[in-house]
Amino acid sequence: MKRLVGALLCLNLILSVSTSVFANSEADDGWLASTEGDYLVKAIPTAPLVAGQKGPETNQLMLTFQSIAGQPVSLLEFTATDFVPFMPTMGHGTVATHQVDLGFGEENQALVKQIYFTMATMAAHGWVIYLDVNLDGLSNRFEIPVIVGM
Ligand SMILES: [Cu+2]
Repeated sequence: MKRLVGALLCLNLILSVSTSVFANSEADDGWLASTEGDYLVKAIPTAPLVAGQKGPETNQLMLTFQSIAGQPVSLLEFTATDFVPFMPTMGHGTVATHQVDLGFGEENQALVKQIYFTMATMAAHGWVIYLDVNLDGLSNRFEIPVIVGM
């Protein structure tokens, strides 16, 4: 069973690296495409993200969504368990204590608060947020790279 999980994590890593490269090549001004390609997200930390116990006090990510054609989404749905910080190179996630405020600014925005990262970004070891979100009734997955300081 452990071997299977390891194999799945490796496969997931290969898939996420390849799709991230694709998404980044499609990005413009910080917009990242979903793996389905129909929607874009822009993820802006409200302050520099930090690792450890102090992180949740200030770690917030403002997410803005729009269609690939530039139209704002009118229906935005996800919950805390759909927002998954993960470090693919080490195969670990974090503790999902964060909170989600949908429609925080505009209808097509969400603020994710109290994000906890177990460690800082180190050399080849980076954090990615896996986000499964329903946009205008359509399922989309985003893979959002974030940099986490000490
Ligand atoms: Cu790690």
